[in-house]
Amino acid sequence: MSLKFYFDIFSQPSRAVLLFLKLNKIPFEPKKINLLRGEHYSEEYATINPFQKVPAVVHGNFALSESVAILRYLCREFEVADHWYPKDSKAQARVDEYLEWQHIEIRANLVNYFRTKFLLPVVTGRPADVKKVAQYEKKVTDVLNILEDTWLSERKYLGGDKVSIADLLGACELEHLKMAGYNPQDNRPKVSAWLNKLKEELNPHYEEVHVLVNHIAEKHKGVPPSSPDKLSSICDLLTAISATPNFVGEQFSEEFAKLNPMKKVPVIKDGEFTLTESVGILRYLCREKNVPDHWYPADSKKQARVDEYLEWQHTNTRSNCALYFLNKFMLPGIKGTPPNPETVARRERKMVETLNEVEEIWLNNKSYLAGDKISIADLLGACEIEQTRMAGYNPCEGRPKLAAWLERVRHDTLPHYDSVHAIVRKVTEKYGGVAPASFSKL
Ligand SMILES: N[C@@H](CCC(=O)N[C@@H](CS)C(=O)NCC(=O)O)C(=O)O
Repeated sequence: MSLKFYFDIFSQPSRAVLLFLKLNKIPFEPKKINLLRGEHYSEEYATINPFQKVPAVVHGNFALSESVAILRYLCREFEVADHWYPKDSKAQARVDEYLEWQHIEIRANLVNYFRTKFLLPVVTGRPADVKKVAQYEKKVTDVLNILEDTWLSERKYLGGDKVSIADLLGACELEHLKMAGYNPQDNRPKVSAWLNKLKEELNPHYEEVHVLVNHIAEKHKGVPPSSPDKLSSICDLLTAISATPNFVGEQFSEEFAKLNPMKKVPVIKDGEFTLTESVGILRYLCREKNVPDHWYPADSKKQARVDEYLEWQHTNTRSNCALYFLNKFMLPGIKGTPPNPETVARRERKMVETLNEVEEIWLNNKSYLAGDKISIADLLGACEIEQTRMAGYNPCEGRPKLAAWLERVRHDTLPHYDSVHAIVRKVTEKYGGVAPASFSKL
């Protein structure tokens, strides 16, 4: 029986259910509902959840809302470890005790604070009501202190000595505050140890479901972004990423952020020295490692020729090929929605202009991009251009010089050229340029 899960990772109870599904490897069909775009107000969604809130599930033809009820139902319907919602009457009652208490204590107070401090300013464009924020903040502080001094004073977990659905709901509510610039772990050693323990025990899924929270917390530092559009786009993307089993956005993990706060690859760590930016990395490797001079010549003029391409490519080959690939293939695969034909056509025009410049200007009278010898410019250029094949584009068609140059670079760097491009070939052959409904099988 299929399980459809309607959710938005901008929603605390949605994340708690998503985390449970992932931890227990329960197969589900993700159905993204973007709250900031008001998708929960559609007539179609009202037939699934008449309260028009997320989360909701449809199991076969049984539709259910309310995260706590959903979690209890999943514990009954699927084979999951007993600790999530123990069968033993007293142990179950301990978990229930928290589940009932949290609604008007943790949930209501934290939501009021978050809504007033962060959400309303984004949605209305008006600054937060500071008086109300202060009132709600006081309530948040009080209720979190109860968590510290009562619930977690003697116990390892909220419902006893084993992790349960109570912890998932509790943790997802508390983590949410970080987007509004409130760290519930500050000055609360027990709450802090409990959240850290959960993260450690439930990772990588804990971080996967909190990818949006962590991203917004770090990017906006508690200050609401000026437009709901930016927030809803990132919600769309990260909700899709977080639900895809094998595509977990590992670049968003806290561990990786320590290496590259910009959350992008590639990064190198050479001893204690960490470096980002592919062009910077290639130049560094040419200086530091014993590599032949042609990769990045010591001769001033030859080096300047390589630099000329390296600087040009950022806003040309890199931007234009990557944006075409992103819009035609990558984003549709992540979001599970078809590409926007107008955007793709616009991106393709820009990419074609760039590739024609590579053909007619850069390769006009030279064998390689920066002269008569292969250099790091060719590696960067070839890798960007090869990438477009996955989106169904053949960069060599009608460009004989570019085709011959790619073959030359490949020949010079075999077998490595083929091994680094194996994924490009595999994806191109498998999908023929049409993004799959989900990247999970990639
Ligand atoms: N008690 C419900 C609360 C659900 C809820 O409030 N969801 C929020 C997102 S966190 C929502 O969908 N809000 C949309 C709205 O109120 O318009 C549960 O635990 O599932």
